[in-house]
Order: sequence, then C-alpha cells, then structure tokens
Amino acid sequence: MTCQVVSAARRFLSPTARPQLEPLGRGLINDTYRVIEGNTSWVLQRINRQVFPDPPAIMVNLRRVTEHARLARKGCPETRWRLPELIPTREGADYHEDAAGDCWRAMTYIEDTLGLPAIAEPGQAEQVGRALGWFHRLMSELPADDLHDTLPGFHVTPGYLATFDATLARCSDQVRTPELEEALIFVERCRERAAVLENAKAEGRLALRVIHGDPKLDNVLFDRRTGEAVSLIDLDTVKPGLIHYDLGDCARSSCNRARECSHPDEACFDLDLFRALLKGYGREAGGCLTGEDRDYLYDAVCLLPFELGLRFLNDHLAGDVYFKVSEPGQNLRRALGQFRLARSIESQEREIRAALTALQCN
Ligand code: GN1
Ligand code: MG
Repeated sequence: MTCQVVSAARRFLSPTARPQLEPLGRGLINDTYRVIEGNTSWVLQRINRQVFPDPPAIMVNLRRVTEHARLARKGCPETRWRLPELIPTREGADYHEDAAGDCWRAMTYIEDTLGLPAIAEPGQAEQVGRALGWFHRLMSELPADDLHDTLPGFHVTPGYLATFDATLARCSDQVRTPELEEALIFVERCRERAAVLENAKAEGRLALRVIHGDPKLDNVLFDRRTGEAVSLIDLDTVKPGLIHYDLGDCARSSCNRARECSHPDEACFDLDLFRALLKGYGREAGGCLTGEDRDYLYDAVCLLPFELGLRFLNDHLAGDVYFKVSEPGQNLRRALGQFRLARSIESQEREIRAALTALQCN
C-alpha cells in the first residue's frame, strides 16, 4: 500500500493504531480500501476529483442520506436493511484533503456480507430488486431538492451523445476497426431515442426523486449466511434524478448473463432474471410508481445499456480518461457488450413489456 493511502487512513485512526489495508471492490472511478484493525473493519475511499469536482457537496448528501437511514433503522430495529455510516476524521471533519489535493473519507464496513460477481439464479435477482425497492421507498421520504446535484449531466443521455459527437469529430483519423464500426453504427441506430426520458422529464410527465444513481450488482451486499440482500452501497451518486435511471441500470447489470468485462458476444438479457428482479422491486417499492412512471419503464430498460455503452465508447475515443482500464481497447469492448445487451433487450421487447405490465406495486 502506498504511503499516501496509509497516511490518509491514519487521519481516521488513533495515532498508535497499526491497521492492515487491502484494496476493496471493483469500482471504475474511486479507489477503495478495507482498513482492518483487530476484529473490526472500515472502508477508506479516495474520491476521484476528475469525476466529482465538489467533494464537500457529496459529503453533505452522504450525511443527509445516511442520517435518514440511521433514523429509519432506529424506528424499526429488526429491519435487515443497512446503509454504511460516515466515520469522521480525528478532528471531527467529514473528509480529509491531503497535500496532493486528494479527498479521503471513511465509512463503516457492513460485516458478514458479500457481493456477487454475477447472478446465478432468479432468487438472487429478486433480492437485488428488493434492495433497490427498499432504497427507493426509504428515499421517497426525502424531498429531492434536499440534495445537491453532485454530478450535473449524469444520466442525461442527450448530453452524453453531444459529448460523444464532439469527441468523434476530434478523432476523425481513428482507424475504423470492425469493432469500432459496429459500435458507431449502433449509436446512429439509437440516436433518435436518446432523449426519451429527458423529454418526459421536461414535459413534467416524470418527476425528480432521490435516486441511487449507480445500483449495479456490485453495489448490492448480500448476507453471507442467509443470502438475502441487506444493503446498497456506493452512495456518491445519490442525488435528484429519475427512478427510471436506477431501474434501467439495475436491470442492465443484474439481468445480463455476461459481466461488464466479459467478451461482448456473451451479452444477453435474461428474462427470468428480469421477472424476478421486478418481483422483488414491486414487493418493496410499494406504491412508489405512478401510471406515467410505468409508461416509461421499457424505455429505461432499453436506454441505460445504450447510455453506458456510449459513455464507454466516448472514453475509448478520448483515451480512457474516465473509466479505469487494465488493457487497451477495454472500453471499446465494454461498449460493445452494452450495445449487444441493448439489442438483446430490443429483441425481447414484447416479453419485457408484458413483465413490466405485470409488475405489482403493493
Ligand atoms: C462507474 O465507479 P463505479 O464502478 O461505482 C460509473 C457508473 C457506471 C459504472 C459501470 C460516477 O461506477 O455510472 O454505471 O461505472 N460511475 C460514475 O460499471 O460515472
Ligand atoms: Mg459508483
């Protein structure tokens, strides 16, 4: 572990502590570590300043959201649902800014849990749906304008399209490999539909609520013993938004038979997993969805893999400056994986719409 990480960890510890540190999770933006002190652990994160320009605003949101969850849990102590809590620095601040200008924060580690690299059976997808439904229900008690918009433009697909167009114009001399060609053709095919959610928002059909912003499978924690979902972590993107972004993102990540880093050929949307995800969501999110919300759910399921693919593709063309990569071309392959997933969704439109119509909201 580098000196910078160790000395950041020390800001949250007593001066004599001798912690052990190990990398944690598979996040593509922040750097995350587990800090182990005897029998207890906590989580240390370096906030990526390139992506999140205003760490104090993130911390205000985090405090609000985690405090709300803490109070809800106090009122219902037997609940299985938990959110991480903030751990202050030795001086009592919410985060520490080091000499290099990096921001560090600490949060509780939710013990006896694990993340799943992929969904193996519908019961697990149902648990993921319950986790997102629980989160939406809990956050529905907070007014959306109580939170800062920490990442303006996040999930605004037409904005990503405009950025992509500018990037592509700058790299017109890129060699058009068959993979790149396939990706570019797919973008043109979907271009017209890119604004569907933003238009519905502008027309007042869809309202802003407090959303998670990144409810991918990696961010759901399962109880090691019972296999039940108990938490949704990674709260930097919790902010005002459309719950459609969350549902679409959760479905693209949990109902894909392949993983984000798998070969693009393996991408395939699994209907059984999707039905199970909706069953779990409907059970928890009781009454959160309006009739108009439901009208746009299919669009969201189609749009979110396209949007993420477009973001990966843009980053590939821009030189891999946003998403971490472990080898050249990885962002292009990730983009193709998302685009093929979107195609698999389109080819099952009728069945997906039927599953959405059957979605029960108690
Ligand atoms: C990023 O850092 P991580 O892995 O939590 C990204 C999400 C993407 C996701 C794809 C702030 O999340 O939007 O869906 O990668 N987060 C941000 O794996 O851009
Ligand atoms: Mg995230």
